[in-house]
Amino acid sequence: MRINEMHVTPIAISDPPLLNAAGLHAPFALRTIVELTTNDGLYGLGEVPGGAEVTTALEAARAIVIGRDPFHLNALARALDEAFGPSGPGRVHGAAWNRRQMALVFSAVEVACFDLMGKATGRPVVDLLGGAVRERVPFAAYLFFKHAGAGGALGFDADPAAVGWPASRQAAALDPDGVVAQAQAMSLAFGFQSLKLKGGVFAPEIEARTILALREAFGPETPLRIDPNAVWSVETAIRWGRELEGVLEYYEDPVRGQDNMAAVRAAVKIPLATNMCTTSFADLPGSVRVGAEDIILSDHHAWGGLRSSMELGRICRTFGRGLSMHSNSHVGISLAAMTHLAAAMPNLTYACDTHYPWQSEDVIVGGKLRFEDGALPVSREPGLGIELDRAALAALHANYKACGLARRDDEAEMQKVQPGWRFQPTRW
Ligand code: GKR
Ligand code: MG
Repeated sequence: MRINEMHVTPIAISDPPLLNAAGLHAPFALRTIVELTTNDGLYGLGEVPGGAEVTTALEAARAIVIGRDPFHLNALARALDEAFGPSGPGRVHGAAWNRRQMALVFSAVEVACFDLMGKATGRPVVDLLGGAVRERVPFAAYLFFKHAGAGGALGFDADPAAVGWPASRQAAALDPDGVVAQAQAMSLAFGFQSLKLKGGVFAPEIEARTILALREAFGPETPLRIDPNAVWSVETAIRWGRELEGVLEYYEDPVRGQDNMAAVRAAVKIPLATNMCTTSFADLPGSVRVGAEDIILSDHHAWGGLRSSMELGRICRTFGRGLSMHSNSHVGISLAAMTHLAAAMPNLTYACDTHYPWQSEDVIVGGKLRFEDGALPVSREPGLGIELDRAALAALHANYKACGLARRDDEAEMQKVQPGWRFQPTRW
């Protein structure tokens, strides 16, 4: 089996005006879809966070990917590294990829190869990762402070015909009551049993009150998390962390950097989690040395694919780290890959993050994947278990061309509603 074509398609999907520490989500989120085809008529799919930079890097990778056997991932990784890694010829021509680009490109291609391997052998991707340790993967409700609006072409306007979760999705949530209403609507629609609040938006006191309001509304059995994306000072994080001891399941990136995380961890009796201070294998020695966190939020896009993520799982076990899973706005290819991976990771014992309920479109046949009681069953179909809806892909690619966005810039979006607003690495 040989790869004979590689299609790289940037897409733009509708995204509501969600707030975070970096600003505001634009009406469209960018993803890039990779499709590999083989000489025996199979196709495999991969998806990564999008934009012009990663799309260009994937285009450049095509010459190296074509002609390869999808089972030979080690040779592919080495060839990409030789061509585009820091000591490869890419460096000479000033085109070497940074670590993130390398991880994203390899992840997109590797997932598509896994899809192909699964189709070729008639086995689901989870079996190629060693088999399922769980048959269903629980996800958490990902709650955001947000402005009113549905995103996409509607922007800040609402669709008056929307009902159910699509109606709640476009409602504003700018205070604790608004977030509780959002959590109730999302949990009702999808059955989620853990709640994560994206913080770093309002003063810590308001965000802590929001967590307490969620606790009041959902009771002590519902695991709660807050993620201020590192814009709190150590002092602030310790102060509010102590208020939330016994309430939070984990405390995600309250502060910036491994040393600051270690200082908070030593002072607060809540497990600390990260997708910001330990985000690559190169960060692991520092993490272990200072004791930066208790839980690593894996992400196969950022850690360089499914096999790397399995290796990360083993390292987490060795060094006493728990494992959960990070997300960004995405469609069903990423969700399918996340589900196969999470099903194969023995020590992934927390409900995974997903932005999926915030998205209304998809590129897979049959529309969006459906959660059952807050979880996704692991597909037993060959490969990822999804098929590409080519008309939907073309429509979302047209969105990409029309939307005028080439990269995610939450600060610029925020400035459109709050002129002069600036991102601050430590805000409170
Ligand atoms: O979508 O606004 C967002 C999130 O803040 C996202 O960008 C983060 O990468 O979900 C993420 C996180 O857990 O930090
Ligand atoms: Mg996070």
